[in-house]
Amino acid sequence: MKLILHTAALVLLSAPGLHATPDTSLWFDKPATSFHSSLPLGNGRIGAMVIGGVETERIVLNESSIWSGSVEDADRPDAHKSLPEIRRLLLEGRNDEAEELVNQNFTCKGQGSAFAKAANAPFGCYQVLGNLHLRFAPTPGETTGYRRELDLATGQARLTYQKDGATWTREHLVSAPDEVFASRLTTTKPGGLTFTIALDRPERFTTTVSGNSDLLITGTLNDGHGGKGVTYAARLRAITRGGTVRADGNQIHIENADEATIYLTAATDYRGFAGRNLSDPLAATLNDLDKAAAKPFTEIAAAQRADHAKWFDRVKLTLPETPNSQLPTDRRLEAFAKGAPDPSLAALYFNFGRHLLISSSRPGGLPPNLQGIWAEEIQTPWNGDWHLDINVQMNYWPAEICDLSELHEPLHKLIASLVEPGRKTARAYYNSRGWIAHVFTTPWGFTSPGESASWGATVSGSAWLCQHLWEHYLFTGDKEHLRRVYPILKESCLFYLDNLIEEPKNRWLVTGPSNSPENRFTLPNGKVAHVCLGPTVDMQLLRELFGNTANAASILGLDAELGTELLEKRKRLAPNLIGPDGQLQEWLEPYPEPEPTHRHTSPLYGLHPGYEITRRSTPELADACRKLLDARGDDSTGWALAWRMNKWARLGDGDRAMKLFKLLLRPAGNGSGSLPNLFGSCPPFQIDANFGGCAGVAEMLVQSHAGEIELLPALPKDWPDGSVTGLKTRGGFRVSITWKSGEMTSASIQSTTGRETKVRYRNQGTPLTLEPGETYRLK
Ligand code: FUC
Repeated sequence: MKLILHTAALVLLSAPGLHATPDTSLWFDKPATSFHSSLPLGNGRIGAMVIGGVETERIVLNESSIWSGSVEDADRPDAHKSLPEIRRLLLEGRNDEAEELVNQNFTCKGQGSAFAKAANAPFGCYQVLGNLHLRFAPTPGETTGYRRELDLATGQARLTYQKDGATWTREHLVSAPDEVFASRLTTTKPGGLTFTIALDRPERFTTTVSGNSDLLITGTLNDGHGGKGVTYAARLRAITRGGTVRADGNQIHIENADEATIYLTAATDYRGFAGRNLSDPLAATLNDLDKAAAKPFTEIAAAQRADHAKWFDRVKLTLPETPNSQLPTDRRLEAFAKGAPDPSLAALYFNFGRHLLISSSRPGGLPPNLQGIWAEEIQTPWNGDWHLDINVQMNYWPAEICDLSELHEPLHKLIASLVEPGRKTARAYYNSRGWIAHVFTTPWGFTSPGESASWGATVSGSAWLCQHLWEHYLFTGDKEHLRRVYPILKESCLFYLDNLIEEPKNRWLVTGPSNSPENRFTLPNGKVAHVCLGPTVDMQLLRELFGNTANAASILGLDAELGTELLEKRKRLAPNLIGPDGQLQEWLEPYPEPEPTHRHTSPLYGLHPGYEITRRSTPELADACRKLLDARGDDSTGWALAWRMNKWARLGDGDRAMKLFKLLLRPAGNGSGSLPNLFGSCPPFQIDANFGGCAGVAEMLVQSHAGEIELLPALPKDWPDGSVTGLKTRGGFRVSITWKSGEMTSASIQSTTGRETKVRYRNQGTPLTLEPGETYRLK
């Protein structure tokens, strides 16, 4: 490996979205039959899914703060009184009895998530904003040349077809700069556009004509206490070239126009940790609409395109195209699953993941939930909440490595918002300092345990969230960020410091009561339990949290004593254990498992997304991880496939990672895999798999968790040739690589922070010291 120094900054040249290519184009030759083959658009706040019917178009609309429910006190104030007894039982190995007690006294007060049906409970539920319907006057003749396409490079959707001797086109976008959803409809048939526009919602809505000819849909959600919750509004205006616009009742009628532009704005009065904090969504939608509708579609589209490209163009992955790459996306997926080669499909999936993050996570906004901002239901699956035992974290796996660091902010804000309610929960349940969040949360600051001990007692949700605060620092070197978030890390540590107990056998410090996320085990008495002491995932997370917080304290010159205490306690945490079967052990004891192929692979947190287990520094543990992964089996739910894929990438096994990726790309039908529009299917649709799979592709090409930058650590034989530009690593490096016949042919590494590192390709590692802005090229 030869190193050549280049001091000039890396200049990335690109022509965004002039022609969508097979790796930037998601397309269909027919309308969608459901949102599973829709085209998802978004500006971080307003989401849209284009169904694309010829005679009737439906566009499913979302707004990120359309949440039912409201703030509730879900903490049991006396819960801490049961804690000594629960712990005593656990220390005596009587987990089943401890679990009973947790169920009686240590779950949340009230309904909690109402077992994933909280649309009318205080916990609440993320809900659809509504549907935009366009109903066209019938035109004679067959429809030909139908193409419905999402251009990932521009974030715009376009639909075109021929009918009645004319070409009909619809372009759709959601703009962040103009806070508007906009559609332009054109036809080559003079005066050919005659259609009606309507807005509806499955419940709690009224649609009226407002002002001259605007449509207004508004309603108020259930706060879960029998009162008024969030009020939402969406407002629509149509402007035509030629023809007439008329509104009556609850519809707009367009007649004989040559062109029509539809502008739609949306807002709610949700006032919480993020979002627009408006008190009057009706006024806000009018204000936004007046501003946006004063601009022609072309101006809105140009600003939206530039805004999208600012994020999207930072990274580019090129993998070879094949004849299969030319197919519409649904057929492309099907043929790929049957064995048609198509490396470029991975680039499409990767680009789709980046598009989804750019479209659902913007500074100042709420983070994407389990459905991102693309739900069509009132009772969304799992309440569309933020699960803290893998799912919301997975949503953010692409953020740093794909150079979308700024888009990590909504998650950071969510974390900060949990400190105050989490302090109260810590006092009520544990009589302790610090803050805690358990298995899930909402925009209402839910931090109590879940309603069942079998999955709701997880104590490491907050520790896991804290890793995202630290990772952002590692990738950006942003000390101001570290200073801001340090108190959150510190208070999270205080909680765990106060709650570690010594187990009698080895005198290790452990958490408890806790769960190894959603998994269960069989006790010597034959009973099955979930509640435990010191599950491996908790211990791995606390080693990272304590180590990172001590590190942060020393970087910031703060809390020397606390730093020492954290490092001392860290040494006493229960270590990673290898069970009699050679697998990394999930619990303190090698309990038999009723479900050895469980979807969660939490004890392997330390391998990924954590970093205490690596194939070079801890080979025996890495081997035990491999054995556990083998025992778990490859097939699983959507997000679980994505997680396994990332883990095999960390183990340096590109072909096995690729095998998992293929399972993730498998047409889902009613099962797990991918829906026709590449949305991940758990089942049901959950966006976490998209983000996990996107990050997995990056993780196969560059890794930086082991204190060095490793190039092509898990390149599968399916991708013999390719190139990637702009991936980010810890230490703030931008990495570009090209490879041919499975061999790296060149690479460049640009430093943004001036930190030292080591760059590795296969068995060769070379130390690097760069000034900020300097670039090394490797050949
Ligand atoms: C996790 C998973 C479930 C589901 C839920 C939303 O807890 O175990 O499979 O994905 O999140």
